Amino acid sequence: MGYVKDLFKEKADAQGKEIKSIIEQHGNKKIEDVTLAQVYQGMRGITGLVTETSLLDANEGIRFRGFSIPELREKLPKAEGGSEPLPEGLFYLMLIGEVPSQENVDHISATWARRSHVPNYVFDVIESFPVSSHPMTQFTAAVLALQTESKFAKAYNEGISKKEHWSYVYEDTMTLIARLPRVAAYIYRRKYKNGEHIQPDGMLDWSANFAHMLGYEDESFKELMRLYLTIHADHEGGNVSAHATHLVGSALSDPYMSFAAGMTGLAGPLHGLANQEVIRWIEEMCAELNTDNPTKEQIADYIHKTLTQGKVVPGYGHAVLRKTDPRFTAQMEFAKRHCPENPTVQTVWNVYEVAPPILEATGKIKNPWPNVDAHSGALLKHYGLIEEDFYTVLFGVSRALGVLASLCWDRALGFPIERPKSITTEWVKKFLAKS
Ligand code: NMX
Ligand code: MLT
Repeated sequence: MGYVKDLFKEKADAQGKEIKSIIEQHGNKKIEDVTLAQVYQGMRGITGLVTETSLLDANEGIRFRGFSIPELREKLPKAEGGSEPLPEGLFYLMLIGEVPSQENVDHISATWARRSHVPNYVFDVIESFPVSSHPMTQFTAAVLALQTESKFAKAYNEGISKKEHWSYVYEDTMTLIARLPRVAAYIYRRKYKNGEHIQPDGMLDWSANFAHMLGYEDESFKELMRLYLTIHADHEGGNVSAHATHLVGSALSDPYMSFAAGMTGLAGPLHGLANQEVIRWIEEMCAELNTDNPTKEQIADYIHKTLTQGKVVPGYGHAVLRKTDPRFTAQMEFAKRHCPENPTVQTVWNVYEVAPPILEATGKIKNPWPNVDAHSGALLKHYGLIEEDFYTVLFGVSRALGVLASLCWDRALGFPIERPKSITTEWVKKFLAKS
């Protein structure tokens, strides 16, 4: 057993004891009331889950095990000569709860490189889809194809004890994360580069190897990938992809099945597909105005037009955040350093100046500020990755780190099947008549 796995078990056992005593001593304590509006409106604001890997503050944004994004960029180990964090380090932080050393990160990188071989039948499954299929459809199907390798499903079939679940979920997690970049790159090269595939380079870190297999060798693109795959990894437990993975995992579906469920959620335009929608929205605006650098007045008119058509302005708003997403800010800082003259990047910045007051003036949009998806596409486009319907796959590869680290915690802590109570409007009417 690797030392990271041993350490994880040690941490999880200690946390499990603490949780047991919290439940024994304070299990009946109420933390909040639930209103009928919340029950009808997407359970917004109801605290109903424990997710150990990260916590979201409405104003400050995400913290991973207590560390903000600027802190992560400073503290996590970097690639040689690089200045962005290695996502391997974030995974270690989320799993173990401690900032990793360079040695810890190298160990994770080497483990993932060793496990990255993708069986040929997975490529056959991808090849069986029409090339026109959306990359998220191919990606989710490939994850399900990989499921035949699940150690958890096999061990469960053979009748392991509940106490051993975490160990097999951990193994599946490490193998699945190791293989995702190859699967994603295969889909990309198949769909957009005439099926001219690029073999992995086992000497590179997880992100640089992914960039290499996609066909991008520029060092600053590799840095972008390290930043991108770090900041998209986790956003506490209630977002659609994290919650779906956790929910499906709670039925003891294996990590492949659970992650595939998360990915079908990420593929929704109100969630991860918004990164694709942002670039489409900008390109449609530019095409309509016949310019690649629309003025602020033109952007304002286009936002009004979008709202009048009853559509959302993609990349803006959030169910929890009430300020600019620090993931947007991190990407903006990267763009200021690497590509401040790029017209799409400049348009993203102009939208940032123009959109918030217009959205706020509607009086109904609770958060008029940009989220993570408002910036990512412009950066990718700058480096030549122009195929926007692939963007959500990149988000998905990153999201695996958070939701699968959480799934390891779910099983190590022995969390039960998730099954909230639902009601009918008939029930509500009777309840109201009595009260
Ligand atoms: N443009 C237009 N209308 C919006 C927007 C927006 N960007 N954001 C919220 N609204 C509307 C929303 O549709 C709702 O309208 P109605 O009452 O007619 O149903 C009203 O404002 C109130 O919604 P909120 O309570 O502010 O937002 P909610 O928590 O329901 O939804 C999002 C959050 C993120 C789904 C929503 O802001 C949105 O649709 N944004 C655009 C899509 C997007 O960028 N999603 C990516 C989120 C981040 N991610 O990666 O997952
Ligand atoms: C996410 O990263 O999951 C999104 O910002 C959506 C969310 O947190 O609800």
